[in-house]
Amino acid sequence: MPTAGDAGTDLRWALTRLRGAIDVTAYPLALPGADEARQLGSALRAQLADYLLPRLARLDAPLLVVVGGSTGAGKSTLVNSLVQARVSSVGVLRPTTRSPVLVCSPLDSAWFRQGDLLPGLTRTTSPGDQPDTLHLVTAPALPAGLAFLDAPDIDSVVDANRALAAQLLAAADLWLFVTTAARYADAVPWELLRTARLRGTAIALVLDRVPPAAADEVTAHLAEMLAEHQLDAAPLFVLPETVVDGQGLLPGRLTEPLRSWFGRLAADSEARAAVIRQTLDGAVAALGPAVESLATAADQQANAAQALDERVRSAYRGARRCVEEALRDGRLLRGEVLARWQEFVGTGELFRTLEARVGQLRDRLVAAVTGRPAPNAQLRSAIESQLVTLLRESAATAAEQTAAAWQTHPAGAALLTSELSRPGEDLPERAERLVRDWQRGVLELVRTSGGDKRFVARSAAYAVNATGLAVMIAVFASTAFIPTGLEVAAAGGTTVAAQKVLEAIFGDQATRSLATRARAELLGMVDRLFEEEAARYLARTATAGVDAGHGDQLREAARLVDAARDGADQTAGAEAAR
Ligand SMILES: Nc1nc2c(ncn2[C@@H]2O[C@H](COP(=O)(O)OP(=O)(O)OP(=O)(O)O)[C@@H](O)[C@H]2O)c(=O)[nH]1
Ligand SMILES: [Mg+2]
Repeated sequence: MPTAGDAGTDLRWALTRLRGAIDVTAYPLALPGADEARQLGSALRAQLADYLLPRLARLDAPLLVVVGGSTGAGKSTLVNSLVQARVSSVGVLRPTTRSPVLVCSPLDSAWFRQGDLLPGLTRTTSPGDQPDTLHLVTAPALPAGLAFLDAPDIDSVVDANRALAAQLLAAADLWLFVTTAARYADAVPWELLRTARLRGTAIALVLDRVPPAAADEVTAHLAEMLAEHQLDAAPLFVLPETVVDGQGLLPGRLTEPLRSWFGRLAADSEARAAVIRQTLDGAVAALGPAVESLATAADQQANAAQALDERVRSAYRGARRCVEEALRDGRLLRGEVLARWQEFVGTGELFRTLEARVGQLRDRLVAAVTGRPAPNAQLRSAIESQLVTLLRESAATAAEQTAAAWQTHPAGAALLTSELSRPGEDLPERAERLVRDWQRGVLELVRTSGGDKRFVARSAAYAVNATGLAVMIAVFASTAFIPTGLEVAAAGGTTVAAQKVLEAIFGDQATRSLATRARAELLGMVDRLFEEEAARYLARTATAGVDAGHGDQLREAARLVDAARDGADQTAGAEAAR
């Protein structure tokens, strides 16, 4: 933490914090605006590292003039002419300047060499064409305190050039915009000029290569355009078309007004400090709205991730509901399960003499089915396959619904893979295991429902089995649903005995409470199964790396920058008053 009252340090601290917040915020979901946010984020990060932080750390460092403009406008020629040496190559092949050239007084070269400014560019001492290098040249003709950076063209056909030019302009204390009589109305430069003006960057302009005959007309038109863009306060230098000398330099008398303007700036440390302040303040002030748009994009990411997750959860809630309903509406008590149940409890004589008392009934039931292992196994597997089918169908529906819901969301569509349009590959296996585990659990429940000794009066394994199956059947029917004799008859024949047993079972409190527990257990297992299914989608959004807190972190960081800026202004104001 900075010490109180050290406004410049406060601001640097706040900007460093802001850079951290920008660094950690990603815009991974394919939303409209995400690309822009990513680009803006890296531009801001670059500007903080390239310019704002090093400049604030060394307010007295030499003023950097970045010479920018369209290709072939004569930027390199102009820089060479201003420093009276061929420091930057001039060419007929466009674009010529691909790697920036920085020319400064020998007295200032240590500062530029040490690499605080534009730290991402490797310093070289010989010309090259790698965009991530900075060719450092000293020119004795150049006064200390002022340096020129010859940038690649701003409207280049070469992507890397354009990006680098924008990065370099963001690192300028002063932008010397060079255009020609032929090119000054081009759109791209005006767009950049507008950004620079909004940001408060100090700007000077050179209208180069003006044919004397057209000078008045062109100059007047450019002045109009400058006024339109509220840039009429920027110094404008008009250079007539001329012949370059053997060295490729412009005649000294033509460049004299520019040279002396820069000479005065170099000699006047206050004037230089004012230019630096203007650009710096403007750049810091412009951070607020830019960071707000990053924060908005970050919020959109978080909202989208949440919306995608909610679509997943909603589909699997639906699947859960579907299973619950199927258990409630007796749907599972039809067909194969009912047929096996009838077989299981048997028909005829046995039940005809049954008394209404349930305990006795159960004993009889147990006795009746004793020694009939086949129907037992068949009923169990009918229950199993019925349940597995239900789970598989519900999971398939949920996967389809999720995929369809994601497909209609731009970020969701980008995250979808073909596996995500269907249930997990091992779902059938897991569903089978789930049902078998549940069945085992029900038997265990019957075996250990110790409170009711009566219940498993005959605790033989077979009795447990029979009771367990009855409990499973009760789960399928639910307490709310007792099939009537008619329904049973319609569904599976005229087996009155089976119906009686059912009625007896559902009427029995002990069976009902076991069934309630068994049902809860089954639904709990189904929940976990569907959670695992849903997790496949949720993992996609989670690994995208969206954090709901990033938007507010950015805002808070921008607020601290603003506060530190106000503090710095007040300190500057107090100093000025002294
Ligand atoms: N006759 C004449 N030629 C000039 C003038 N200024 C530049 N040139 C020539 O125009 C061509 C382009 O000039 P450069 O200085 O390389 O232009 P640049 O703006 O640096 O171009 P890039 O590096 O491609 O962006 C060269 O052949 C120069 O010699 C001028 O005022 N008069
Ligand atoms: Mg050039």
